[in-house]
Amino acid sequence: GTTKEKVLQALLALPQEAYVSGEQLATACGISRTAIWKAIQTLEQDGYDIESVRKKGYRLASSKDFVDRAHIAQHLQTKHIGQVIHYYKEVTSTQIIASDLVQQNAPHGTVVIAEAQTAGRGRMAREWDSAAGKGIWMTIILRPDLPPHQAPQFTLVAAVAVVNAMKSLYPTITPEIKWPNDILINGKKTTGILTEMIAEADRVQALLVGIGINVNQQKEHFPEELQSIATSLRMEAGEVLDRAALVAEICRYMENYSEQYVTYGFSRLKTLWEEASGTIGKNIRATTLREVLEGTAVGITEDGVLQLRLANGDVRGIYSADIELT
Ligand code: BTX
Repeated sequence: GTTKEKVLQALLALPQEAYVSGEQLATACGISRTAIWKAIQTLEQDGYDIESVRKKGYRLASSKDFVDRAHIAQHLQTKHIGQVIHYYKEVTSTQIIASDLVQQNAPHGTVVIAEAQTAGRGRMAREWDSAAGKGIWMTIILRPDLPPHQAPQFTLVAAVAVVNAMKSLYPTITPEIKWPNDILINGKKTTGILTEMIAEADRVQALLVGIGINVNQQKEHFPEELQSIATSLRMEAGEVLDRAALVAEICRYMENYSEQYVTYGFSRLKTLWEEASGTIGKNIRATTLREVLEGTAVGITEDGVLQLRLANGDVRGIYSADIELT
């Protein structure tokens, strides 16, 4: 690998609280002290939090709770998703940064993640509250070779990935998908997903899968208007959780499920989605742009269209709507 990668490996391999001197790094990597110093600077520009202490040397400031690349890399088990991470302390929206990175040819699987967003957004220009250091505010850039009409299904793919990643790390919590793009725990919103697309006429150029997860907030960290409808994993699990570990687990599930989706279509994921869903089998009200429909959610089609059985027995396909349980 490059010098930068070698230095990073050496820093990651250090025991907790231990330092490595520039001289030790130079010997271990077989390069000059100056090259080490430059590599450290590049790593810092990349967002690594490197402590340098006179007469002791360098170490990653890993005792702090950050979602920087070093913390995520400790848990990462993927080939593509998360192999490139752009980490920021604060951004307007990770969706905006990601769309710029697509123009600069960011590879498939690139992750953009920030401690805080000043203009986090949901669907239809709604705001997404993104408290500093408390949640996971990230965008995954995917470059599947698919026609544009298959893009919206990635919201469903991401929702199953997030639910199953949460369940695998925290077996006591009970996250459920609320079609199409929310994840609720005990009826309160813990996660929102926003999939945006950059496309040519007949091919997807890139998908920006935005995932916002409330992880370590307490009630008072939410603005008042959200306090009755939002929750965090910490509030549900009763303990502070490791955000970086959850990011890596989401990358793992997302890589697996999006490969399945690209290869086989939604049919393989349909059952997983229905299992993770809190919508199927329930009576709901769906507000679309044109009308309000009430009925029982009976399933989801291969295209990700929600099937609603009305009182008169007709089954209607819902492509886009806000739904609530009745
Ligand atoms: P949505 O339009 O379904 O939901 C937005 C609504 O959710 C808001 O109008 C508000 O009522 C509520 N809300 C806002 N913030 C929160 C919160 N932190 N917790 C619970 N409820 C909230 C959902 O849109 C899609 C959100 C995607 C967010 C990610 S974060 C990373 C990426 N960057 C970015 O700007 N957006 C995505």
